[in-house]
Amino acid sequence: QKHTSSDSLTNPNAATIAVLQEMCDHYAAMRDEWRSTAYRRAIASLCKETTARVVTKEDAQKLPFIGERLAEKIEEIAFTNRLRRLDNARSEPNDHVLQTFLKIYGVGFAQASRWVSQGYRSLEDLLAKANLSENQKVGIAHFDDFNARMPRSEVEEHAAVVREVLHRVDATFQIYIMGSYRRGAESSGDIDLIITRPSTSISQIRTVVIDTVVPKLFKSGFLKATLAATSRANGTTWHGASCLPTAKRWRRIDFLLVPEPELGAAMIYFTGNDIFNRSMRLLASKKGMRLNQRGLYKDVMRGDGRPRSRGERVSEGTLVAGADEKKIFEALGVPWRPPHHRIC
Ligand code: DCP
Ligand code: MG
Ligand code: MN
Repeated sequence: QKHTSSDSLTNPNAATIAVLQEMCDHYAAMRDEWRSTAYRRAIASLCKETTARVVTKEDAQKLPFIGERLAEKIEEIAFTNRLRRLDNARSEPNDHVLQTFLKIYGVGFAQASRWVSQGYRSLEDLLAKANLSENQKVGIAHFDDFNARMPRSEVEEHAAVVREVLHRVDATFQIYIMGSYRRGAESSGDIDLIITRPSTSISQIRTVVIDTVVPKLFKSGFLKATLAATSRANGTTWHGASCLPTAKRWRRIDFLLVPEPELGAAMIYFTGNDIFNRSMRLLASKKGMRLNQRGLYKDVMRGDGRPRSRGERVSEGTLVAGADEKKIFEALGVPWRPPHHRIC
């Protein structure tokens, strides 16, 4: 949610906020989580914490979430109406190349900037000259497909194909459409499906879905590629590409296999959005609990009662709730939020 919408007539810092928002968007596009978050917080602070126009570095630094560096930038904007750092980023000739590479499925900042520094300037360059993994080749060949969004009806059609094959194998399996679709979005970037079966272990679920249903879906021509598959002790994810018989475009499709006792936690996770998830997890940790895609746990403190430090290994804690989304909200002491309202 952008803060630039704050009323430019009543907000004396609207012009400054607009430039900061552009810088924030730039860092978000660069997948620089740390800086984009810092800018987002600074913007929120400038929106809410003052009614005066902030001009000097000293005044800016008095506001929460605004440190020395950001305060200097606010001063620069107030005096010059622009930000050199943003101008530089904009005029960087390879910036748009980097942005393009970052949109290839599975490609992160490290890989994208390595390609730029190796001299590649286009997707054609990469295909012709770079040493690509099979997944990268798929991501580039279907660059436009994977970056296109699809209407709700198409998400439903993909889910129906999976459901039909799954139910032919075993009609007691359950399948739920998650992600942006469940949040009510008009369009989705991919198809996110949770698959579970009552009173069934994750390894049994995995056997049916990964060893039987997925191969059947490949054989029928619906599934086109496996892009990532991970199996941990309790959860299994499968990422790939699918295509409807009547369509040309390949779509990204994700399966999350979960055992019934973890269904609620998995649903919260897979409904998102990612920022809502982060705020729920933060809330849990503030209450001495831990929320992940398997459940809500308490007693995650160390034996001596001190909170655990970063990366310190502690026991899993005691499961408070996992199977039921509503019980997890209850145990966290927050009012139920329907999926449509889970955007931060
Ligand atoms: N998720 C998360 N953190 C991530 C990735 C995903 O918490 N790094 C969760 C929240 C997402 C959900 O998984 O909402 C599904 O991930 P998607 O990437 O498919 O995102 P959405 O479905 O929300 O949006 P889109 O329509 O772009 O697919
Ligand atoms: Mg999605
Ligand atoms: Mn997804």
